[in-house]
Amino acid sequence: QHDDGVELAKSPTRVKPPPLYKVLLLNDDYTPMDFVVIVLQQFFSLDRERATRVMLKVHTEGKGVCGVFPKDIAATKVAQVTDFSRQHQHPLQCVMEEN
Ligand code: TYC
Repeated sequence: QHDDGVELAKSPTRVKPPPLYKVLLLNDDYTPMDFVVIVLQQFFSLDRERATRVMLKVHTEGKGVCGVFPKDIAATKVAQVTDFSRQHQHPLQCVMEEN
C-alpha cells in the first residue's frame, strides 16, 4: 500500500481549541503587598488599580487569578514570577491549573 503523503486515518484534524490554564497567586504572610502589585503589573499587564484588586483578593481569600493562557505561556509566567520573587527573597507562590 503506497503512501501519498496525505494522512487519511486521522480525522478530524482539529475539533477542540487548546486547553487554557489559569495562573494563580497564593497568599503568604511575608511577601509585601507592593511587591505583589508590581508582579501583577509587570508580568500580567494589569494597571495599578486592577493589580491592587487582585492582590487584595489573594490577601483576603488565599488565592486569585492573574490571567488565563495556553499551557506554554502559563508555564512561562509561573517560572518568571517564581524567579523574580526568589531574586528578591520573597516566598510568593505562583501556580497554574487547567481551566
Ligand atoms: N499577605 C501579604 C501581606 O500581608 C500580602 C500578599 C498578597 C502576599 C498576595 C502574597 O499572593 C500574595 N504582606
